[in-house]
Amino acid sequence: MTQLSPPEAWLQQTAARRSPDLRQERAVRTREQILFAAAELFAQAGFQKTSIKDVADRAGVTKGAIFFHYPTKEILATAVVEAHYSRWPDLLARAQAQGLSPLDVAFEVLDQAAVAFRDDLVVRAGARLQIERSLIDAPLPRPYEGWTDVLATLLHDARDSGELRPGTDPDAAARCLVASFFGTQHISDTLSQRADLLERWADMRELLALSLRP
Ligand code: LUB
Repeated sequence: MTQLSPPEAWLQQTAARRSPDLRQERAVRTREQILFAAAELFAQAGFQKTSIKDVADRAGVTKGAIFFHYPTKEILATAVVEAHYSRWPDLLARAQAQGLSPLDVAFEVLDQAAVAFRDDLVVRAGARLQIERSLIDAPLPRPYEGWTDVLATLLHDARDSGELRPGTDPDAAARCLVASFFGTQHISDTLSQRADLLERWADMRELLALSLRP
């Protein structure tokens, strides 16, 4: 990063103060910085044990800056959970772009979700906040239903293309996939902070594939 001479730095600050784009840009950056710091703390300590001061210290901003972007801790938690779910459409699009069959897309997108549940702090924080949802006085997104709908659509296509064991109900199978993934990631989180999630999911996936394929 080039060291600006004081006049240049000053000019840039003035320009920043003047130009709405730069101000907007900085606001967006600060908002993301706060959301990421909150995700880190919510994933580690949970909602109740995380204070706005903790988030401000972790993000290197003032409490005022947080309240400017997220007026309450509940609104901040809701933003983290929404960011958790915002990860999935890209994942699905990437899986569908590989030219796989519908059933293989279903397994591929869950395989990539397992990696995100292990490695992505925002995904981990969103999962923890959903577990703690009864302690959070905010209208958090309803869990599980989004995944169930996406997987049910894929499994209906899989049935229509003869990929499913005859007599398999795609909607029921989608609910089982979601329950299996949820349980696998939750147990892995509780017992190993998801360090062994990919191995555990591979075991579950194999069993599910055997029961779903003809
Ligand atoms: C998924 C969790 C953890 C469902 O969809 C969700 O809400 C989920 C967080 O609440 O697992 C399984 C794909």
